[in-house]
Amino acid sequence: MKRVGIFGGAFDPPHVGHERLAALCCERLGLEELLVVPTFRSPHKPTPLTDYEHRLNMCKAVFNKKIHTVSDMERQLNGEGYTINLIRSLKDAYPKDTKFFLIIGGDMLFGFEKWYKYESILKECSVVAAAREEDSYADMLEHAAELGRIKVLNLPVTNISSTEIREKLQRGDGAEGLLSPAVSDYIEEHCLYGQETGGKP
Ligand code: DND
Repeated sequence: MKRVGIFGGAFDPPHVGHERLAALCCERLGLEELLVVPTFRSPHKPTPLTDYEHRLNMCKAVFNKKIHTVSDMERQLNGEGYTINLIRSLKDAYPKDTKFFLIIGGDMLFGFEKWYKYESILKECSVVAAAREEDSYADMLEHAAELGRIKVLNLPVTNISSTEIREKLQRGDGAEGLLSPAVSDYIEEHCLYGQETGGKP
């Protein structure tokens, strides 16, 4: 049975917290493949996102190990961006005996019950939630127990968010240590997040 992780997100931009979460989940869950799936439309984020193509390219720059597959499935689906639809399409595309793990951060666990057809998601794959705030583990366990069938992993946390990084860049502060060099270079080259000097000298 092949063990495949699904890691969805806006990745606007992908940062070292995402990378670390992905690496730790691959190790702890014994995954053979990790599908990184940038959102095309986000059901929970009405504000415009950075162009899909840029987010996809930044993901490809970061998630470039053998185990990683950066998937454009959300664009192919071209729907509302509901995760249940993604899971069902992936299940159709993979061999029947594939075991899927949906990986979410702690912030996503709180509010998971508002996701479209969340009970079907719980039935159709294993949901794994990873702690993000240092002290949220106990709360996460409690919330996961209320929803049922969610595994909570207590992982060493990197407490950063894409929002924080976008704000730093827009203020003109660097995002040193928060982004992989490949993503920093991409952002600079394409003048994303208020970066005005495109290209390298
Ligand atoms: P975001 O854009 O919030 O994630 O989207 C998360 C996923 O949830 C997407 O695939 C959405 O389609 C899906 N969703 C949300 C709401 C409703 C529904 C679906 C629905 O079907 O109804 P980010 O790009 O901000 O982050 C990507 C992931 O990484 C998230 O799970 C986030 O919690 C996690 N994360 C961290 N984990 C550990 N340490 C950090 C993290 N920063 C983000 N520092």
